[in-house]
Amino acid sequence: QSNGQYLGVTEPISLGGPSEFDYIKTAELEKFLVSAGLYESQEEAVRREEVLGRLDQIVKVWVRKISRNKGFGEQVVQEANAKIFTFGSYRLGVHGPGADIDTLCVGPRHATREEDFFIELYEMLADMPEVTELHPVPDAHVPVMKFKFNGISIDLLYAKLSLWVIPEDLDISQDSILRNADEQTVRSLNGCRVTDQILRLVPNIQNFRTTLRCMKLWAKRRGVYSNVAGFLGGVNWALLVARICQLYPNALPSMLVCRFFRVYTQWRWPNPVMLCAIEEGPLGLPVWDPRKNPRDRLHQMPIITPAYPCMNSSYNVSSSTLRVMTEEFQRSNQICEELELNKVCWNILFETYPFFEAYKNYLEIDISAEGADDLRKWKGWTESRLRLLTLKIERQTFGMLQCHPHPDDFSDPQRPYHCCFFMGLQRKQGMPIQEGEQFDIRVTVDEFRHSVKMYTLWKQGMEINVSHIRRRNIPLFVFPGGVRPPRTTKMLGTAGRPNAVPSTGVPVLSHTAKSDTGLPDDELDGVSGEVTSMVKRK
Ligand code: 3AT
Ligand code: MN
Ligand code: MN
Repeated sequence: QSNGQYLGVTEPISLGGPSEFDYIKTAELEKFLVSAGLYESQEEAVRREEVLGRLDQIVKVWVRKISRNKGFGEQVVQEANAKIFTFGSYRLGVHGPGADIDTLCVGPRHATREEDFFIELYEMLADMPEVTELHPVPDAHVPVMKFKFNGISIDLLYAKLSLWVIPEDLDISQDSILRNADEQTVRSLNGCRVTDQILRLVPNIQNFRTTLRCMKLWAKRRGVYSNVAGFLGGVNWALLVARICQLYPNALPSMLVCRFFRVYTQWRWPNPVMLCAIEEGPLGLPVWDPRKNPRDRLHQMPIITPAYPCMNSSYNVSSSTLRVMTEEFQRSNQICEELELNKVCWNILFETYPFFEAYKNYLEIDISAEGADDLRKWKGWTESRLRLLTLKIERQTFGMLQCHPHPDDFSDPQRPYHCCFFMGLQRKQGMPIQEGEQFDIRVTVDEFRHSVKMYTLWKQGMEINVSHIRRRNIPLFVFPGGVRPPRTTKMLGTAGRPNAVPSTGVPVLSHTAKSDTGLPDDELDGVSGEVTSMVKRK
């Protein structure tokens, strides 16, 4: 915690301030971010504020209405209050155009989640012409109402405090606010409390914001932005950047970006990244503690939230996704070293990761349903299970077959209510090849398909298929404009340096040795439909 001299759990690495060069590079970087379309228009910013104002009015009307319905006296009804807080990228000040606004409604003890929030407020919203695409998700880990208000996406959570009256100047960063709160309320408050703490624990908010915008763009371009796929999401990146800001309190964004890669290239995971000490707190809520909790010991890349109860924000990271991210940190660290020698420019750092060129073998996971709403649910569920597939495959092959999940889903304009996910597959690099080695993952894939189909809300028509495909058979709709980019024989990164594309040379999963001879695809092997990688190395 802050000791008056520095923010963070250790002293800074360097107190050095910017050089002339850093000013120039930071100006270039900011220009780059603007040209990448990361900033919303003034008009959109104003619209967001109006929407937030309207939401606050709505929950105030709502809380009075339900108080009246519950038979409280007119005095109490008039005093009843609820209030909107924000968190997520909007609260951090790093949201892009079209981003959602993550909001939390804080209500008094008599305004219940199940009825008053998910029924009464839901119906009020459903009746408003400004509200579209209203989707309540009451049984999520963090229950949420999702909708658009005047075209702006809103995630609305609910926290029911033990207070009878919510003061307008309520401070939710006091730990005592969690007293007697139900679990969902604690989790819902957490997002806001964490964001507020982050902003308090960085030495310079403006530099933090610019650096975080860079890292979010970088992570999206490099295919490592996604909580559900086992990479990192907005909060995780924010925490990692915040720690770098603490370690270099006087640095400008250009230097912070470069130090980011240097520090996390060297970081010895699973040592946790944290912005402040983990405190036990007075309420006995469980906090992250690998000495106490065996489950916490399994975390690969702990990034600890700075608000009580401190938790690991990145428990989804697996050894495969950590490996992918580490390789990306290394690539970018090298680029940054060249950048600091003025040999390359920023756009090199932000090059899109050539996922569909990087591997020879892929798994394609197709999912389909009979309607848009079914597909949305089925996709959400399947996506959340895909991490288990990577884990199972890597475990079953003792880590010899590595999986690299693509964080996005793709859809075929020709097929309604269908979408697919991809994973790159490769043999672990640098291992001696065993005679007759083969990876047969059909059983694992079948088990996975069955476990996905155990979905409690499964309906007729919700289907999943997994198939092993070659690079050449990747469907065209995954490529921008539906056109396969020309094959590059050697994938060059920058300045003649080979790009750190994971698959180099050795055929990883091939039925026959023909896979690299340039024969037409249909001659390669009989892989089709359901069959997955029953693969033999020659
Ligand atoms: P965007 O600008 O919206 O892309 P963001 O950082 O705001 O970036 P989200 O809106 O997805 O990202 O999430 C905001 C916060 O909501 C982050 C986290 O505290 C919480 N959150 C998001 N998804 C989940 C989830 N599946 N479970 C629990 N908390 C979540
Ligand atoms: Mn958001
Ligand atoms: Mn959100």
